[in-house]
Amino acid sequence: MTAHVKPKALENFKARDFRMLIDGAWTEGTGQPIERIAPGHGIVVSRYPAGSKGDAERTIAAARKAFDDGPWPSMTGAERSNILLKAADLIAARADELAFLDCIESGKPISQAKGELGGAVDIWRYAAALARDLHGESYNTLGDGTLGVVLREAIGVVSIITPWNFPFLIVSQKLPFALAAGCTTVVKPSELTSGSTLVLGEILIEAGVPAGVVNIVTGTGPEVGAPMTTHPDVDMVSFTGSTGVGRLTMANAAQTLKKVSLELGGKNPQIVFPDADLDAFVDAAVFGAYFNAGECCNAGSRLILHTSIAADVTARIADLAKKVKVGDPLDPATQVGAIITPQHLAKIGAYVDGAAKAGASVALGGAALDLGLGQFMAPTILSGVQPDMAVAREEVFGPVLSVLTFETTEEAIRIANAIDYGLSAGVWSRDFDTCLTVGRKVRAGTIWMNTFMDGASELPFGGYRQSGLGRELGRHAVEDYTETKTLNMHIGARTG
Ligand code: TXE
Repeated sequence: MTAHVKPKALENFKARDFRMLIDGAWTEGTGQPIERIAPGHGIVVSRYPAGSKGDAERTIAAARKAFDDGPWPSMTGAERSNILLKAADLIAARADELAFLDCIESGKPISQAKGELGGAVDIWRYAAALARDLHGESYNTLGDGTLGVVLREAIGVVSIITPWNFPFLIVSQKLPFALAAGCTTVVKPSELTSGSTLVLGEILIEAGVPAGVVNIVTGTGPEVGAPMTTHPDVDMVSFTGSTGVGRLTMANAAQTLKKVSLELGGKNPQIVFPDADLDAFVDAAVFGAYFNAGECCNAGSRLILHTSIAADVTARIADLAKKVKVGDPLDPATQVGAIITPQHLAKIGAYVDGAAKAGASVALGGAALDLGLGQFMAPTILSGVQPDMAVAREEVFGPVLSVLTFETTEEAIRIANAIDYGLSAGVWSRDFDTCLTVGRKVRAGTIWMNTFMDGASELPFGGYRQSGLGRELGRHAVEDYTETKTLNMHIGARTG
């Protein structure tokens, strides 16, 4: 790899030193801070405190006190909603700064990071609206002497643990809903991309969130994240990350029977029939595979093409993929940025080599790209992939597209379902019966029909099987952070 060249946009840049937010106070860590080397530029861009188990415990105590003593859980929905709306405005006002941090810390293209900030602002506004509509039920049909009322109460202290691939967007899929419900929170961003979440802490204080309601502790998973999943004062854990750590989180949470919400990996198929709009599909296939350099739980990393179109469509996807601009994440024209760490780049390369050894053909790319910046991977297409190969079953989390084929509809559905994951899938056909038949048989939380990776704050998101537990977004997202309490009330003289 050639020497790193500091791009023009970073010429006068000084690495930013962050602090943690514990009980309303900005706090230094003890010990050496964690240095973040920008994946697309190879220089240190941020330093975060290396939080300890003790920091995690102090943070949990602050959130517990803020929940038990208030005022946050006892505010009206309207009061909480107004604060969330103010937060949304402040996020919008600082969107460029937040997008810049996500771009340099994660290596994602700046234009994409800005788009994610727009999506996040919409989610905060949506959660603010839901805060006013949280309600339970009443039953006056239990007989004249009984009235039943079901209350919805905030579940309590929520641990929120997030990964590096969508730093600001993923915390925005959790935190505003927990806050809307009246919960208090301990947030741990990934130790690779903590910057934008820490700036969010400043924003929330400015918006009027009381001290202790949102605490942000930085550090590694085993040191800081693990206590957040075991501590008896935590009532719920909301986690996004790898399936392995998700499993561990659930086991840890089981010790004190905490509620868990898990958004984990995916190996999402796109099933394509010969009658599909293939121009639209080819475009969506390239987007689905290479968006966020494939470091995306929703990546369309597995194409299942009808044999009659497979060769032609693969060639067309390769032609378009060759035009994708891989490069400096800060360049507004860049479409695919850097890979998160050198270790991860090596892991992606090992998947490609393993597939080639197992008999797949490298139809495009297949190797790292030396751009004289950080670490990059060429958009890659593997054809002749068989359903039992590791690259067809496991989450590569890189710009690697596997092409499989099918003869019959039943076979396509069987291949689509023959993995442990079930996050999302695409179905392409001009025959709507085909789309609906296949879409209902594929076991995944989201099915896109003649499109891919579209989303909206109103639409629930989450996975079947080992892709996770629970759903985020959608109108029930706030309810996920509540318990119900039944009030069974007797009217008049109790006759036994
Ligand atoms: O995830 P981790 P990593 C997949 C993807 C990727 C792989 C590894 O395949 O290559 O996971 O990524 C915290 N207790 N996805 O290592 O380790 C950690 O500090 C509590 C898919 O980054 O799961 C971070 O804040 N917390 C995924 C968060 O968990 C722990 C997104 C996620 O880190 C912990 C990211 C522990 N013992 C990776 N260990 C998706 N579905 O989008 C780590 N953490």
